[in-house]
Amino acid sequence: MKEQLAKIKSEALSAFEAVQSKADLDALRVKYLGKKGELTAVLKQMGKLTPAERPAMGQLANEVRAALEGALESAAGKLEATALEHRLKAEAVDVTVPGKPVTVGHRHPMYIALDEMKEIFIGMGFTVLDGPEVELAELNFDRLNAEEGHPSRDWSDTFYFDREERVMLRSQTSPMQVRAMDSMELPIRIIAPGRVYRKDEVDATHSPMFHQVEGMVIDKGVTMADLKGTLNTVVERMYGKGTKTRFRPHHFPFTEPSCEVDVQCYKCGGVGCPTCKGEGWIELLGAGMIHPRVLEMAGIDPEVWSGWAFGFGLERTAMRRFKIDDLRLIFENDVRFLEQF
Ligand code: 2U9
Repeated sequence: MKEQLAKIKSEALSAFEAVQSKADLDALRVKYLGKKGELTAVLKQMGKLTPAERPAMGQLANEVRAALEGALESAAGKLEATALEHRLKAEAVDVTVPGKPVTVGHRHPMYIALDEMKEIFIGMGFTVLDGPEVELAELNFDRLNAEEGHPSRDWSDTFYFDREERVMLRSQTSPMQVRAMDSMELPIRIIAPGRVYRKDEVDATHSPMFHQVEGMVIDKGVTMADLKGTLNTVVERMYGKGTKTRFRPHHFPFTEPSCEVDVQCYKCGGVGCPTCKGEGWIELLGAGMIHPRVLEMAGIDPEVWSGWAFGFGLERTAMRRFKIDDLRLIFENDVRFLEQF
């Protein structure tokens, strides 16, 4: 029995010493220390010993068990340490590896043009306004002197929300200016940029949603000369000093008198070329003196106060500025297109 114990001890110790995996170690534990293991099997034979032999053999068996348990523990510790070492090696981060390049966004060309415009007007003392895109027809039409029956109010041109045609997607940014007249102290100097909606089919020059920039000044003694002076200054800032403009008579329900403003073709200097379609002039915007009835409806006395207003399409301006020939490119947001500006 003594020899058996010694054999188990030496075999087990060298097995624990050589073990390579947790599973193997577990198997060894069962083999030597388990209930049906080799050591237990030997201990079961204790009954066969004489009472005099038992204590010494019992002590030896305990020593062997303790030695095996110690070896098991240190083998488990060694395996854990190697596993940790492997994991740390595998998960190591090399901070010197160059990072992946981050793609940085790009400002939309139309908003580059709008920001430039805002800068110019803010520099002249104007405030930039924002307002709702879902509007009352009252503010979009009635208060702008376009009464029932005006062609622009037709359901085939305007997105209404209700049969009564009271609520709509604004077709111009003018209702923001009406709101300004209702809520701001006079004098007023504002620009109102934003999205507007009209029932147009999409093509190279049309979209059911586009952007307008409108502006308005109301003060005492404001005349058409102020309108021309201000707009000429803006045009010179945008197209260069000495750029010539032309004011042609026109009609809008909300302004009287009204005009359209052309700029002399920057490409040919007015001789006529493909850019200006042989005209020598390029149409820029519409403008005029605010109709006295529009002032009256806002509770502003047209005998004391007067004002001018203008409006233009932002897409068209950006297309001209960046030589973009199809409106759809503006809305597609293809980065290959956007990154050119
Ligand atoms: C108030 C009074 C007057 C705004 C104006 C225009 C002339 C104009 C068009 C240009 C191309 C719209 O985008 S477009 O289709 N606009 O020509 N807009 S005067 O007049 C106003 C606005 C508000 C209270």
